[in-house]
Amino acid sequence: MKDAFRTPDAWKDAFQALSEVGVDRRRGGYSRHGFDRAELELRAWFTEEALRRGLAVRTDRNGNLWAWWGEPGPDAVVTGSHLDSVPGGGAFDGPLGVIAALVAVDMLRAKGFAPAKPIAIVVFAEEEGGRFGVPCLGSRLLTGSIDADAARRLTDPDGVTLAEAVTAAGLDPARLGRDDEALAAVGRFVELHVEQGRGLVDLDASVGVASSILAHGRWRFRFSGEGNHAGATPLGDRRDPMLPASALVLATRRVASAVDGARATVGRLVPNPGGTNVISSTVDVWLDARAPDDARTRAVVEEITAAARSAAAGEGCELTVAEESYGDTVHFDTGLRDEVSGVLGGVPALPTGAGHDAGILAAHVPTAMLFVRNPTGVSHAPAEHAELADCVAGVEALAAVLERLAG
Ligand code: HGY
Ligand code: MN
Ligand code: MN
Repeated sequence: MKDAFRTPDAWKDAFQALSEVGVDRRRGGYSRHGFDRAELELRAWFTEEALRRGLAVRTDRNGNLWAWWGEPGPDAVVTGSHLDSVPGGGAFDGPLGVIAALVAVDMLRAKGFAPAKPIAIVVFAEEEGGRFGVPCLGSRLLTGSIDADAARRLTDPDGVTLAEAVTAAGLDPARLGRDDEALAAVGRFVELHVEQGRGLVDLDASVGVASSILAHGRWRFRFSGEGNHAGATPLGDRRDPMLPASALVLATRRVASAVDGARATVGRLVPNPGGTNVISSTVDVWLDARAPDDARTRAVVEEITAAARSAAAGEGCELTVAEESYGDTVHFDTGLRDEVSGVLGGVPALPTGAGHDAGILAAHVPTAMLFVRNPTGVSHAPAEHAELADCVAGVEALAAVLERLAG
């Protein structure tokens, strides 16, 4: 069957088709963000691939794409992932799960499998939050895990609102919000994803299943001081927000290092106006904080915030802090996890520090994740990788799981 179908070729063809979309020549890697040109191009590619396979494609009210093999729901077996990336991201985070789902359908068709339950491939919108700042935005909207009005008002760095962006993409912003009909169709959800870490490398395994996701959230710190001339302003006359912003960055590592299992990061710091010879008037800093449970995550953020407030006061600056997203620890459905692992002959179960749409769905339907080995262990950077043999192993694993769950 494998020779007749040539899974590796199907994988390579699909992966190659995406390789030039959203290439970021300045940062390296890929920049593909919710409803931007690159992501809309990827959506068009997915739609064409799904239609070519005779799948019925629908865009739900929140901009998530659904490709159906059989009449939609109920009790559908749904797989898929996302096509957007972080700025300068790798090639596999998201697309691996979408391509694997399409090729798994090919594999099942090639062996004559006829599903007894509907199967759907979903492409969630804005999983990385790379444009509007909230991760898993499409799955949060689908499940009602984010207030629809607040979502409509989200803005990208250019001031474009989500409402304007979805309108430009042909959607009605007034309809954004919990989609009971789409959610009711989902019986179980299984997302395949490149591992973002070295767990499978250390275990010498191609494929694994997920056990849990760290609690994690994002907070925006806005330091406000007094914009002024870098040369004409004596040091004693300054209220420079860059100083408390820098204190926040250093406190992030210091505080998280003292809490077991915690991870805290500042990857985005935006001075305004951002001139070399200008003392900033404001500096925005985004904190990404994660830990094995809610208590530790909150404790880390509180201690970092206290350090930021103290540093701001010391420099005569104001500080506002806004929680932009938060999700508690996710423990995947153990029954489905063990069923999936059993289908695959008992693959290892791994925790992850990376968030996923599966982490949002897990609160609403039985959900599992499959991981594919990443030899570098690196993610959210161009070095992210998965070997062809492991990608094929991932496709075969997903096909076996879909056959069991939808058989
Ligand atoms: O940030 C995350 O963990 C995920 O990649 N969105
Ligand atoms: Mn990611
Ligand atoms: Mn991802």
